[in-house]
Amino acid sequence: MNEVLKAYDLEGRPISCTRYGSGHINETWLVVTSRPHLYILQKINSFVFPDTEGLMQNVIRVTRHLREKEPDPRRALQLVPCRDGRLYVRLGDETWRIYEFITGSVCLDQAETMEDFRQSGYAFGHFQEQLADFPAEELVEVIPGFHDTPRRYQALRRAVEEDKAGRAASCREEIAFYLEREQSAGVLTDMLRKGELPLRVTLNDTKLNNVMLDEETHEALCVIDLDTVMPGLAANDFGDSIRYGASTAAEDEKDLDKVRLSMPLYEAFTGGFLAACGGSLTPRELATLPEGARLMTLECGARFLTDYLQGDVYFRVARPEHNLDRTRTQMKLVREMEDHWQEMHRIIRG
Ligand code: ADP
Ligand code: GN1
Ligand code: MG
Repeated sequence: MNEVLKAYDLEGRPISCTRYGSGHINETWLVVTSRPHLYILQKINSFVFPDTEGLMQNVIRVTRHLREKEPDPRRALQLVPCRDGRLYVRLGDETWRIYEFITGSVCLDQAETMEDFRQSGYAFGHFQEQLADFPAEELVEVIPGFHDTPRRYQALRRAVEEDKAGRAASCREEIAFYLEREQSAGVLTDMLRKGELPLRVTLNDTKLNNVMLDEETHEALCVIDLDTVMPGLAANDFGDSIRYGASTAAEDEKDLDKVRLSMPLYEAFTGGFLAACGGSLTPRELATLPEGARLMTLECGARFLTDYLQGDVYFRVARPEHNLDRTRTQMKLVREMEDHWQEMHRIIRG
């Protein structure tokens, strides 16, 4: 760690460096200096992101673009340059970087109020709007095919055929649920291919805990965690927020009666998102937002089921049926969306 800090000319002398935050991917540290000045130091998880070089190029380009539009230091992430001018440090096979700490902010794992969720919608919408003039196709696809739903379906079919963990016979109903909906898996990717939807800069991890809020007012300040920034569809970023944040229960809830799509939460998020970016999305994109929510939920459930069939090799599990429980909550949410389809569209139309 000292060796990393030595590469930087920080404001003041570092006096402490402690583990920070509740992120699951990177190692995050808070550095306090004698000035005093606060920094966020991170070691990038090179197992999840083998192409750290490509990842950092994306982060550098996107933060630069956002910073040019946003003079307020609390409203855009800022990488701190090393003594040699580079924006990250390589130490053997490790990659480290430092961000300016966003002062007077909080980061929530769960929304405390409906308004917190609306604010996260605002932050992700603002991110979309500010990057509407960025050449998305120039970004590196750090996880290739991440939201290529038909490709995720191919992986599910392969997992069923191989049945590596000998579990396929016990989840016929779940497999049937997904296969019944396979025809719709390519709706958005087909529209993209035909040029009916624009390629956008997407975050691909639009959870509440990737937004910093003002600690007093809980007003959205900025989006963080840009590691999964890639070219993608606006509907997918919208959709993944709804999948995760508009559910009335946890992603791994066993009691499916508790799992509902909360229409008030859906409406709150949509209100924030559209207030921030509605004007920069095309009418076709706006109309595909509910499909983004349905497809992200379908895709995520298919990924959980694939992992269950393969013997839990990707998602961290705490119990043998964990991935199957997650699959089932996603199925319930898809059904809920199908049942509320017209209302989901009506809320988008305003
Ligand atoms: P992970 O990929 O592990 O989720 P994040 O980049 O989201 O990593 O960072 C983890 C946590 O560190 C965040 O949830 C937030 O609490 C804190 N954090 C990250 N960047 C900043 C920043 N620039 N200012 C203040 N806190 C930050
Ligand atoms: C993973 O790391 P986390 O929990 O933010 C996954 C997402 C899934 C999510 C489901 C890189 O995200 O795609 O939607 O789990 N991230 C990756 O909980 O695969
Ligand atoms: Mg995070």
